Amino acid sequence: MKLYYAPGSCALAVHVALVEAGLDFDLERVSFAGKRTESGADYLAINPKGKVPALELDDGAVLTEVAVLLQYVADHAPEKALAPAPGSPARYRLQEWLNFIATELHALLTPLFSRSMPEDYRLVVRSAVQARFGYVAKKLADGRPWLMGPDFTVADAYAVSMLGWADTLNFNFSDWPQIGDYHRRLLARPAVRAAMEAEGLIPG
Ligand SMILES: N[C@@H](CCC(=O)N[C@@H](CS)C(=O)NCC(=O)O)C(=O)O
Repeated sequence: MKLYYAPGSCALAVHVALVEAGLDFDLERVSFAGKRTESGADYLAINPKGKVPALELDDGAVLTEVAVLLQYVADHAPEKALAPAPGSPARYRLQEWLNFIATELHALLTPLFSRSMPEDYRLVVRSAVQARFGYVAKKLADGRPWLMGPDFTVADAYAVSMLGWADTLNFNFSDWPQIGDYHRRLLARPAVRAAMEAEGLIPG
């Protein structure tokens, strides 16, 4: 498998999941500006959406969308229990988290990186993001270590990217210490550190 990524992007979630899963994979960096990969390939020919992540499978097929790639990775290392079994009630709970993160956090946080966002709209979006993290805080308030409960899943891998972005964008979660504790727990995981080191986000 090969993961197309850009450092610090949402592809980090899939990178973390691949390391957690212990699967063999290669990494290929993508430049957003020229839509070229580090080996000079035309990225739009690989993923016509022009976005990372994309996962090239061993048969050459290319799969996209973070929430889908995370489940693909988890299902290819069932012994690591990064996702409940397909079709089980708990799997739908995981999908509930993945969809929430994709549509309520990822999609709202992304435009905040744009300098051209009008300031009054930025405030509206920031307040919506804050409220969404309030929901996460409420779930973590019962003392669970991970989003799904006692077990780390690929939803937590997705949260690594989103909490990293929230830090970069100076969100303040001091009213919810459980969010900071959760983020520190995530950053202490060897797989998270390994993926972040490989992307040059933290020193090796
Ligand atoms: N819906 C896509 C969104 C992916 C996405 O937003 N990727 C961003 C990086 S986090 C990207 O590739 N941006 C480059 C661009 O828009 O040119 C997914 O969930 O995978």
